[in-house]
Amino acid sequence: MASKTYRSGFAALIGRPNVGKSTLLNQLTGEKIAIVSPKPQTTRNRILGVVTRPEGQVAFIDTPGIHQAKGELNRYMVEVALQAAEEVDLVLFVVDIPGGEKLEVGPGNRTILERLQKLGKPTFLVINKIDTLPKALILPLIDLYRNEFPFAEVVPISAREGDGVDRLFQVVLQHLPEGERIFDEDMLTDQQERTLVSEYIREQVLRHCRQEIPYSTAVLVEVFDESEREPRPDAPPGPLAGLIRIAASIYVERDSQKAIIIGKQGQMLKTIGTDARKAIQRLLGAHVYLSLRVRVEPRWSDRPEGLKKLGYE
Ligand code: GDP
Ligand code: K
Ligand code: MG
Repeated sequence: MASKTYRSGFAALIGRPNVGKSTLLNQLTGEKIAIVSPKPQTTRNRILGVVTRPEGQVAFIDTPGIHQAKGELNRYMVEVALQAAEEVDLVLFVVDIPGGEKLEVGPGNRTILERLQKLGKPTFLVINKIDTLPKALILPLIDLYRNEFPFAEVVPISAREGDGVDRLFQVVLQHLPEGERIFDEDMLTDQQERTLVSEYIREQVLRHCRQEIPYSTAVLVEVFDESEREPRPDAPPGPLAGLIRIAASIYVERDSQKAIIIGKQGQMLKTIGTDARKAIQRLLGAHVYLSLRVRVEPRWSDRPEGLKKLGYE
């Protein structure tokens, strides 16, 4: 009996900030490998998420949102996204329709589509957040986009609820070449545990702090001590085994931002630390001792050396 066709390849998630690219990556992989927040600049690097099924394997690449790039960090992020789009077999152009806005493509999306035109790759239109979109608006929205770009497929989804996400995977697969697995079947992501830990901490900063903070925050894990990760023979059974000691610094650009993150009597930093520790314990399956400090690195996001120092290169 002839075996069924196995397909594999790379697909990039490209779009404006906050349309739900990282939520979609997490929903596709079933794991939280990309942090999510209602703020732009949440995703700053490319993040690989591999989905392996009996019928094929897709390596998805989540990317920073593309928008008008001012400042060194923004330029870096847009570069990361466009480069990912160049390297893949297929582009998933993700859009949403934020409440209250007119039904239109908009200048931001149009700029991205112009860049994608030049690449000339098979490109899907993925309309996200259909859980918030009145059904009657979906078809007119599709028409608007189809007038702008020759999309290979149009797939409406809700990344948060999971609606349409399996179907999206299947349609992606149909457009990929026949071929063997690219990664081992148990490969999930290329993110190191250390990187995920720093991202989980940054997520709590974005969650708890005011609007000005996201743009100026970076997190560096300085100590990741696994010497007690193996549970002791007498340890009680439970979901968490062993202990990992982590020390990390939260970097901001100004003393005033440092004061916000620390909060009155250190309350804000304590909340950030408690919530980050819970998430990190679930991720690592171990008890975590987390020590956080806040440091000021003036204008790091505007200086190439600053970006390099904080891991964006
Ligand atoms: P990204 O910047 O494109 O990676 O977007 P995120 O994944 O960080 O999501 C931005 C915001 O949109 C977050 O508050 C998400 O919870 C929210 N979001 C993402 N997907 C959906 C969805 O399908 N429905 C709704 N209602 N919200 C979503
Ligand atoms: K976001
Ligand atoms: Mg993102």
